[in-house]
Amino acid sequence: MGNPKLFRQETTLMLILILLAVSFLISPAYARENYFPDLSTQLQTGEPDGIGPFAPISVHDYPIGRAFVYGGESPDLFLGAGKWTNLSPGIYLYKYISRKNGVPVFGEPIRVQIPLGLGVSCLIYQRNKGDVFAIWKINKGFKVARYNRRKHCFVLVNKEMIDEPLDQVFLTYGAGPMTRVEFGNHAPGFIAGSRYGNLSFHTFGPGFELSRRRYVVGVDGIRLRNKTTGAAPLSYPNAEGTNCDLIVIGEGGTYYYRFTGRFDDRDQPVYANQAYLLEKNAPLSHSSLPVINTVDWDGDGDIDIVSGDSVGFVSLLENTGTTATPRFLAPVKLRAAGEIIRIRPGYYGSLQGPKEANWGYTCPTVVDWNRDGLPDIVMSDSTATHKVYINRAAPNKPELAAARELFCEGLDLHGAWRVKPGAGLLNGKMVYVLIDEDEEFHLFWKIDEQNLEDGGKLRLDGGAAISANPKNRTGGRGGRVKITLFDWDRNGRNDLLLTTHSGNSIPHPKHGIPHQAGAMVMLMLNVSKAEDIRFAPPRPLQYKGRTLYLGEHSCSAAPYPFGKDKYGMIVTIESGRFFLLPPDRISWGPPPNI
Ligand SMILES: [Ca+2]
Ligand SMILES: [Ca+2]
Ligand SMILES: [Ca+2]
Repeated sequence: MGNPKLFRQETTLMLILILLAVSFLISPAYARENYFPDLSTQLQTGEPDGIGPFAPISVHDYPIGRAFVYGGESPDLFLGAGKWTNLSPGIYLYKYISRKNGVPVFGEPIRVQIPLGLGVSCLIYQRNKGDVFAIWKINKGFKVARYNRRKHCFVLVNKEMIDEPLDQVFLTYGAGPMTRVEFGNHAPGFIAGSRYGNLSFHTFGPGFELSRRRYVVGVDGIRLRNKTTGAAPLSYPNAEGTNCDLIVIGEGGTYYYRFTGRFDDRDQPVYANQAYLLEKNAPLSHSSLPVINTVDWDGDGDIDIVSGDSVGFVSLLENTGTTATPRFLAPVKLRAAGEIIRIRPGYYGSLQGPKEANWGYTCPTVVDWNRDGLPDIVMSDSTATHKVYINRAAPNKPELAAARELFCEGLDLHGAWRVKPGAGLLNGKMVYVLIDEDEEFHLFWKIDEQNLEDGGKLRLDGGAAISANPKNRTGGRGGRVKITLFDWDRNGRNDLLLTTHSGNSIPHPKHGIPHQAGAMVMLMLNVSKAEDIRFAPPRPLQYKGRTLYLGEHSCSAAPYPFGKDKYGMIVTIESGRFFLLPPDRISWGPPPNI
């Protein structure tokens, strides 16, 4: 055996050489970047008083504490915005402003500084309206920092400074914190969130044990299920100052529940149905991973937004302004046959396993499918099945019928998951475009409302099939393209407007875009000759001359009219925010080298 020290040096040198070689092999295109439109293009809520649904900073914010920082009637709110964020991760403080119908309204956030090396996973606690502390659980110990109100930063202090019970407790099984709730004429309890939306309720006793698990129930006597994934509660005082109401934030929404003052016969607290938590001058927002359509849904002459989301709903953001000066209201969940549309894999399972059971990833496409003059919806989702919802109502009062499956040769149509189907006219006939199980664009001809005829692969000008993903990107990692048929260059033929996940690779598995560079909006022009349907390679959407890279999971886009035959674009990012890009600031970059 040789000299061990020399052996170690040689090994280290070898490792450095290997790492260097590998770093040369990785093309810079594989590193993800971010480039978002200016904040000046971000749409704001269209509510007349500027008070709209609370807009999350990230895909999944956490309510980490409340405290009287600004001296208002009710406490201010601290939020943790994690790494899956499109703006800036960190801890944010929202000032309490007022209440609207009993629901607190918060002001614009400020980002507060935290000690170096600590993340956003902490709890915030206030001692009798005095000192505000943040507490981080680090392995088996704790770190404690005190809030400096003048500098808006947390400064580390001796952890012995806290010697009293806290409002929230850490759970040991990774389920997130429970929040302590006071009821006045009932013993206080703890409420915990869950991945699938149940809100469990415990009281103390005997001794320091928690009671048997009970649940928060609604006014109908049925257990409440919060409509988000990974719901995390924080108790918040009602208008009388009792900490009995709940702020609940998960992926897909930020909500407020008012305690009714009642318990049911199982000693479970009864809460009023969920309302949006509110924000003054709120950015327009919709759930997480929105999948949008721009369409005059209610036939009143202005463009509205119809959008899917990651938790599996389809919502309408009605425009109460005009197309030229839009004012979009809070999202309202759409119904089919009278019931709210909700897709989730549940116990059937998701391609990405049981942990994803709550994610529906609805991808609706609004199109007049039966050509009766009323907008209908065709849709796919995390189950990768395909459905149609026909609008059976009058022009200004859309009413969707129950979902019907789409069939090809008698079997339910299936493809890659989380794909927004392209639907519209090609060669004068209604078509349906999806990503097939080879991860390639596939065309179907409509026969009737429910039946399709296989039209084969969509093809590039040169005849090659159009790939959506790298070869190794299939199953749960595959699919994910959002397809819109729209005549962008106004030559009378529908083009393909696409949005992607960061990992898609269009039109070639190896040489496509974005190929990990960041979620993208792209255009494939229709270059068909006669009956032969062909598309040019994709060109990425640019904003002020630079390609937009819109995060990791998802983005979506829809054309938006700016005067006669002139279009800009509404673009959304994964945290659910909207940007309205005027035509003079957008262009299309060069296609990839294929
Ligand atoms: Ca409208
Ligand atoms: Ca129709
Ligand atoms: Ca065209």
